[in-house]
Amino acid sequence: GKAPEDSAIVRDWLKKNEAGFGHFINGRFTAPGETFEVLSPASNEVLGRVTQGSADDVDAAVKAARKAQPGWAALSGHERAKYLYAIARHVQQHSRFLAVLESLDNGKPIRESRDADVPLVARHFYHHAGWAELLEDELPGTAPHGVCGQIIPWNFPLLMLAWKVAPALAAGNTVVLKPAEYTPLTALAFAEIAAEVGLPKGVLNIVTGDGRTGASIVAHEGLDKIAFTGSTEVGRRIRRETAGTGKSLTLELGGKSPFVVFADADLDAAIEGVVDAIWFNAGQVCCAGARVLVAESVAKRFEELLEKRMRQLRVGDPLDKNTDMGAIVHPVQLDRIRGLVAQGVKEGAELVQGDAPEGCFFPPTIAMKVEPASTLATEEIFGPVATVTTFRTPEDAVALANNTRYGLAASIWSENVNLCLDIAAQLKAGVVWINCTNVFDAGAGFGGYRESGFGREGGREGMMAYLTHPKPKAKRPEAAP
Ligand code: TXE
Repeated sequence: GKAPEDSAIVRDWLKKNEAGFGHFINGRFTAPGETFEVLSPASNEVLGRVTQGSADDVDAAVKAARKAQPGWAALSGHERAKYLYAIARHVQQHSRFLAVLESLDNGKPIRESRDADVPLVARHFYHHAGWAELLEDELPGTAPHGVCGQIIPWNFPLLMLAWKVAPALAAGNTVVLKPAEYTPLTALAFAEIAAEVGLPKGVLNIVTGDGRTGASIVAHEGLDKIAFTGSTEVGRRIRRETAGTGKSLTLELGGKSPFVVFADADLDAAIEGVVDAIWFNAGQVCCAGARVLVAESVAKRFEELLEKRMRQLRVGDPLDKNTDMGAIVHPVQLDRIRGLVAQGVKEGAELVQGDAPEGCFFPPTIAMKVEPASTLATEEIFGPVATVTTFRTPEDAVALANNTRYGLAASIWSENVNLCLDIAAQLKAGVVWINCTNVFDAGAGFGGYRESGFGREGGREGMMAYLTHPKPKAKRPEAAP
């Protein structure tokens, strides 16, 4: 099941950049500065070295973006769309390369990077090219913010870049983006694609580094908007630091999403739903359906089926096409998951676990006997750990589902559509899926309530987040009597 010829192109590219990657500023790569290692979590091998961005690097990137912005915004939407279409096509042309690189860097199975991450990246650029074309008609009177600072996480490295870069550029903004320090490589490969399609210099700038580089972006006075996806803790900090600065802000933070299974649900479909909800990307998904709530009358049968299905999951080499679950992104995250699960066991949870290889892997896990106020029921684990809790009535289910400080997503399973719609309206979540889960599309807004953040990505709301709001329409003069 491996893909040796595919990994060969990636290996050649890594070898070519052995001396270390610089930043991508003003249309070209800078010489590497002070660098740090990027590891492949599945094998612990060093993939390359990237530069720790300094405040001066961030400043150079912001200056380039500022200089480029008026010209980029002055292009017609149709002209900007041509670049976005070209990026989408080039992503498709390089899709095998990008998928293998993503799986090496993040540890996710090649099946996911090949069939989900990379196709969605292309889709985001196509979709937003369409928005650029229609902007003047669809959202008249709007204007870009100017220069956007974008900080993204490591769970969907290239896809999170696409979610942020595509609408920003479509709207006429220019960008300074920082990928996560664990997974910066596909962003750098993407910079090469931007150069390949001739994107005007300074429109997209990529600065690598850790949280300190991120903090320099947040603090920079030359930025008009900050868009962040990551931990609730850092999101809170960014909100404090941008308060009163005049910078526009959107935050996409954590979650602890409920997955509600009613007694009349198609149980086999719901079981496959759980696989998607919590074992896709090893549960390192902001909208992961981490809290499975199941009707008491079918709970026993459901738990048996779920355990059986969990034991079939193959955990291991991300580049093996048969792998269902790959590595955890980084040993630090693995320790975090282990710590939370150990705490849960202390509080009385009982675990059922599948197998996982040695190294940076965590087995697929089901936690039972989890009290609603306990660590496992309330904290975002960001790992392959589902809690299972039972409920008696729909009212109980709603109360349990909403018993969280987050509000990103929810999933409801029942053959009774009226019940589903009734429950959906009562759930405090930005996205509610019915008889499905983790379904994403560039045309649909995604984002949370409460501690899951604010602002939407995708669709019309996502475009609006990169535009200043429409000016009220000028009043027509009263018709003469
Ligand atoms: O996130 P951080 P971490 C959650 C998840 C996970 C936990 C910790 O629960 O276990 O967060 O992950 C940059 N100013 N999510 O520590 O630190 C950082 O360099 C500006 C959920 O990796 O928030 C990276 O680019 N930027 C989440 C990005 O923030 C700063 C996805 C995210 O890293 C910064 C990731 C600072 N002071 C983690 N400090 C989701 N919503 O999907 C760090 N960064």
